[in-house]
Amino acid sequence: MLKIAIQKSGRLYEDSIKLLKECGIELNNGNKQLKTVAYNFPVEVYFFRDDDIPQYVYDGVADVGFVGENVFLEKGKDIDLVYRLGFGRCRLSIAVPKSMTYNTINDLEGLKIATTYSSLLQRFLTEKNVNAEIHEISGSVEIAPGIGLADAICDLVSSGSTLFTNGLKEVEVVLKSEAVLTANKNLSEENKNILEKLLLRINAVKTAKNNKYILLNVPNHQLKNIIAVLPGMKSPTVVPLAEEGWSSVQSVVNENVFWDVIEKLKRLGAEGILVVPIEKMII
Ligand code: PRT
Ligand code: ZN
Repeated sequence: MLKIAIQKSGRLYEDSIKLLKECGIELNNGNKQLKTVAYNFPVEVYFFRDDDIPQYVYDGVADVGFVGENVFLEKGKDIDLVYRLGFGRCRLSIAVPKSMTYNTINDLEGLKIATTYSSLLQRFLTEKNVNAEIHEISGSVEIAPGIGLADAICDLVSSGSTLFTNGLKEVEVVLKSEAVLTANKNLSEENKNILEKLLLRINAVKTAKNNKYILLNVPNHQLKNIIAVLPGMKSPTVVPLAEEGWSSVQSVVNENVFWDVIEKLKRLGAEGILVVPIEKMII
């Protein structure tokens, strides 16, 4: 039985539960309990505060944990980062009052910076050869300059609206972060196997999201050229249409090149292009 720790409530909760569900893991409705068990996959899910997850994974209370990379790195526990999950994206940034003149990082010299991420901030400042005073506080970091508690802050940012409404501007990015899957370094053979199966599923879900299935009608004289622009998994499927001189072509296209490929297909005379989401993709 693999014990998975996820955030009890907060920004990572929904996406963590959704990912498990997309992996076909059905949880007994254990909302707000300490833990719940899946009835169709050998995992138990524990709900913790995000800050506690690295410690619990290190101690073996949980075998693996879904947690923000920012928390994983700040805590500095000797656990493995196994997989980048792609949700909960944000950045840890330094911000100063809008009215302050800021040209280079040296403008932080001698300032008092409030943060809950003192170890990541310290590492960043040391790397940049800047001496600043770090003032560790536990919450509402963004109000610190306004109430005279600090000159600057270092906090998580996603849309930037919290900084904006508090009269602050982002001046340095300390870290770019997303949710990651972390694991204890001493998993049993049984749990390593379960984790491998879980990763296969997570990968299938993630790959599917980055790809689309497309179907199109193609005049036969352009088939060769059209096949050349379709990346596909191996090579596209080609089926003759009832109408003479036409074929139906089916393929998989990656999100990154999607519009580029569609434009080329249209230029080559493709018609009736259908785009279908893929649920899982195993390669
Ligand atoms: O109770 P618990 O300790 O578990 O929760 P928490 O309150 O400590 O964490 P939570 O739920 O706020 O965040 C969990 C994780 O989500 C973080 O560790 C990050 O990895 C990730 N994440 C992604 C964020 C944000 N985006 C984010 N915007 N965490 C926090 N914020 C906060 C930020 O601190 C600031 O107050 O949102 C505000 C800024 O947002 P914008 O959109 O105004 O820029
Ligand atoms: Zn927290």
